[in-house]
Amino acid sequence: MSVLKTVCALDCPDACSVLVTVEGERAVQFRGDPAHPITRGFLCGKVQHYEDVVHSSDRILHPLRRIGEKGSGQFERISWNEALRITADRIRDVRGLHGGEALALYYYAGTMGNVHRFAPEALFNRLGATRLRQNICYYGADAGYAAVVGGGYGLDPEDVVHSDFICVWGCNVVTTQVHLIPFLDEARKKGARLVTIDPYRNRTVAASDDWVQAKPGTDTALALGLIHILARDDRVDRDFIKRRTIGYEQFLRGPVSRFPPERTAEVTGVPVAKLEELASRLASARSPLFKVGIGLGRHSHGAASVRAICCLAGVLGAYEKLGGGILYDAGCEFKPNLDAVKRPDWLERPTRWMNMTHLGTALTEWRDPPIRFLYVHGSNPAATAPLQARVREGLARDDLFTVVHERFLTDTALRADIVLPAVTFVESSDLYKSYGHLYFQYAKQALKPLGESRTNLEVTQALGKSLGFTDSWFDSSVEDLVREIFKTDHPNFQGIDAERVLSGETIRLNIPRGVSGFAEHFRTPSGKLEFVSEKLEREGLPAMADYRGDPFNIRPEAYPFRLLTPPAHSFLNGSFGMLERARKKEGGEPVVLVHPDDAGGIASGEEVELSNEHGSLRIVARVTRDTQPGVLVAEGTWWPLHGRNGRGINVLTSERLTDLGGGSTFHDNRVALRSVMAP
Ligand SMILES: Nc1nc2c(c(=O)[nH]1)N[C@H]1C(S)=C(S)[C@@H](COP(=O)(O)OP(=O)(O)OC[C@H]3O[C@@H](n4cnc5c(=O)[nH]c(N)nc54)[C@H](O)[C@@H]3O)O[C@H]1N2
Ligand SMILES: Nc1nc2c(c(=O)[nH]1)N[C@H]1C(S)=C(S)[C@@H](COP(=O)(O)OP(=O)(O)OC[C@H]3O[C@@H](n4cnc5c(=O)[nH]c(N)nc54)[C@H](O)[C@@H]3O)O[C@H]1N2
Ligand code: SF4
Ligand SMILES: [Mo]
Repeated sequence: MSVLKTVCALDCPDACSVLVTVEGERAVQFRGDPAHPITRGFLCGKVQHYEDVVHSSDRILHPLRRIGEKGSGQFERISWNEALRITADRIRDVRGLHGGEALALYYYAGTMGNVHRFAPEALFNRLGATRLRQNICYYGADAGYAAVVGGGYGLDPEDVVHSDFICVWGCNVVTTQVHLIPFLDEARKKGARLVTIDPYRNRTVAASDDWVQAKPGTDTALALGLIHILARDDRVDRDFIKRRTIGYEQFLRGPVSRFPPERTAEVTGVPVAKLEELASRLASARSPLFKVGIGLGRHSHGAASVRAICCLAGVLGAYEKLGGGILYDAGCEFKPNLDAVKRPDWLERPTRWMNMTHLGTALTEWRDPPIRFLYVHGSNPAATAPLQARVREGLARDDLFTVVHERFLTDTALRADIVLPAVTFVESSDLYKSYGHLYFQYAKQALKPLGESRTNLEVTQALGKSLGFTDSWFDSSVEDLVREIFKTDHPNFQGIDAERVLSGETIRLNIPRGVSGFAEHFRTPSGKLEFVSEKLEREGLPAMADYRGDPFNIRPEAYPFRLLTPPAHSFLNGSFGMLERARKKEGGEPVVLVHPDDAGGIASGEEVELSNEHGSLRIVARVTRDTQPGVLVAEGTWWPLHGRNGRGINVLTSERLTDLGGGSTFHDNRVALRSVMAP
């Protein structure tokens, strides 16, 4: 029996350091590393018994070839040699007949490891394939943040303990970033107040001192309204505004002036008294902190929302106060030399882009050339991409050849022509950054890959060789590539010895403690916090954060409800959907929360139909005051094959992109609700 150190590779901000106990060829126990400054000896409920995932009898353990209809799930076992030969032949044929752009790679963060996550990109660059514009996750929020502060971390997450007023805004930390909780708790022990702004009572709301239940998609108005009150009462940080910002007066005269308390209350659904109270508490706080969620940005105007919140923090001068400002994403501070893994230099000419949010349309509508070969790894788009009916229609095309590298027979893998077996994180070595903290970690393979499963790098290299590529990259080891990744001049990497990281030490980026990320300057073109962005204006984009109503609500009579689709506590996106234990914890099957005022005759436990112009879905209703009138909430991207009519929630979501950044809009859906019991 041995205890080995590894890193959780799931797409989660915490990037936990994990101690795995291995007995022979089995992982038998998973524990949080007590020595890691963020993991602090505990793991989330999802990974505490990860042995159930690693040794699940449902794991794909050898390559498969489709023998039945697409999607029928009928496969036969083949050897790796056969799988590689068939795949390489198909790539050659498609490329020869239709050109490189008829090939496409689709991936996301099934593994967050820097080598395995990105390695397949190298091969597809070599092939001149259509490029994948990432990402489906946070580009809306990112763009809003960047517009005001220019990017970069706002504060060290460990400094959260110094805040005395924490506003969690559109983020379900108790579910999605559980390792922040001890830091929030420490701040609260010292007297900090925790307020959550969310349209429904999520777990974080339940654990907060106060809840501001705004209507979805109205956060821009809410932030503008709060700024309005602060300016009215002269409770802004004039000194900070003068020294560190540009455009304040213009912003006040423009968007802010249009949101006096009454109008703000009308738009957001937050009563005037509550707005006044919140503004007053913010103004009185020594170090107000906004923990801004990624989910908040998944609206048609999601970037504007994040932008307005960043402006609110600016008006308060929060960025210069220890523990105050905006806590958004620390991942942006890791600027490794990923080109060594992705090899953009191998692309001979710039090929077309596919925004990953547009997969459905790309597979069904694109011509010149149509995509005829699709390689998927680390992602389950048949469950997690929007416009699900289209994605499926695309994957069902006879003239599309699909290869899926997976650990389980997901809805996507079920539609593949070739399925290749993938490893879990304990079975691979890799380098991990985090988007929730500032530490690097390298994990060494803790367990021999199960069956014939292989890592992403191994598959990419084997496939490259089958295609005749002889570059030395195709013989590089994970360690070789990690050493390359560290070859960067970025100041955050200064003094960091790759060998120490490779030896398994947890190493902090070269970022001082107790200092705001914007201590010296903001990373905007002006170096100041930009209430007004000339750069965006020049690009024909909104110069300021402004609330633009609800222009996509074009058929309110037909689709009167707004549907939010946030993550489930026991899943990690679609990962864990295969695990009965996780499904049971989430109630056994997908559920939609319906406010009693909207229920009509619908009772909890009853099957209902949700529908809109994209499709329809049967789902069980839970009638509860945890949501608000007019807003339905369905937690979790369940596997469609576990849905009542074999469909997942993304039959109802659209490919519409955010106002800035080209992000996804998974929380911005209009639907009809109907009892299926009714005649
Ligand atoms: N357990 C678990 N953890 C996860 C994940 C998971 O699936 N399960 N997924 C991981 C991934 S990939 C990501 S990107 C992160 C996402 O994690 P978060 O940043 O927390 O984002 P979401 O959970 O999508 O949304 C957060 C909250 O925003 C609320 N929200 C939706 N619309 C609005 C709005 O208009 N205004 C306001 N104020 N709030 C709104 C939702 O109701 C939800 O409670 O979590 C990661 N962590
Ligand atoms: N309706 C709705 N849809 C959403 C969201 C939402 O909130 N609501 N969230 C969106 C967000 S934020 C995200 S990030 C996306 C995520 O969506 P996806 O990218 O589809 O993520 P998962 O469903 O977790 O799928 C990851 C897959 O990678 C596989 N995998 C794990 N490790 C490896 C490996 O080492 N190699 C290979 N080849 N495969 C591996 C896992 O088995 C798993 O099936 O979903 C988006 N979709
Ligand atoms: S999913 Fe997140 S919280 Fe859970 S073990 Fe992995 S990194 Fe830690
Ligand atoms: Mo995500």
